[in-house]
Amino acid sequence: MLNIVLFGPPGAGKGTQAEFIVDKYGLVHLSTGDMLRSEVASQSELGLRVKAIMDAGHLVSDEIVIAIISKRVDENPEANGFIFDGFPRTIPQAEALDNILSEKGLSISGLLMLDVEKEELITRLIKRGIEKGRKDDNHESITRRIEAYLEKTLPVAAYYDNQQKLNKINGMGGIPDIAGRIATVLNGIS
Ligand code: B4P
Repeated sequence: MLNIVLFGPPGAGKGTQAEFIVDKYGLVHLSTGDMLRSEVASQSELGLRVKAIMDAGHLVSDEIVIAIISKRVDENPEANGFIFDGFPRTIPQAEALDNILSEKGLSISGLLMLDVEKEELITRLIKRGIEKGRKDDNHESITRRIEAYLEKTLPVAAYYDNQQKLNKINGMGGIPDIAGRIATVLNGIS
């Protein structure tokens, strides 16, 4: 069973590349960003609580995202494997994920870290903000998201490196080229 963490700064291409991986390997795609955005869109109680946090570019609390992921893993007992996209983003989330999986006799197979230059991240996110109107794709929020990544999320890469599960991938260039690099790494893991 292949359980992958897709990792990288905002705009690194996690959501974009997850689509290719899901198609090719038949994994269940769990994106905390997508799940939180759908809560916001449905105006649920949770959505109303997290909207301002997300729009400003802050991380939603560990408690909330861990509960969401735990529920989704439970809902998919027949899965061939999972791709965790945008989760874990903090060390407590990484520890919680290890616990959630180990209770089911599962573990993370590998973390794929997309490496992209900061200027390119900003260019991609500003473009998406103009094209898709995502509220958090503006200069102020992007700056805060990159800061949150460097301060709280980057240590997660070291957490998996200690388990010999870190795979760095060049995330610069065309989308199909990056998908090819990811496939090469995944073929080595699976
Ligand atoms: P996410 O939805 O995870 O958003 P993201 O980091 O901006 O990445 P995303 O996957 O959407 O974009 P991608 O890089 O694919 O998180 C949003 C917010 O949710 C967070 O700020 C936080 O508030 C909250 N949240 C989510 N998970 C959380 C957690 N675990 N804990 C706490 N809070 C959490 O792509 C970006 C753009 O680049 C796209 O427009 C794409 O088309 C383009 N692109 C991709 N690859 C490209 C390439 N090679 N060349 C050119 N453009 C490319």
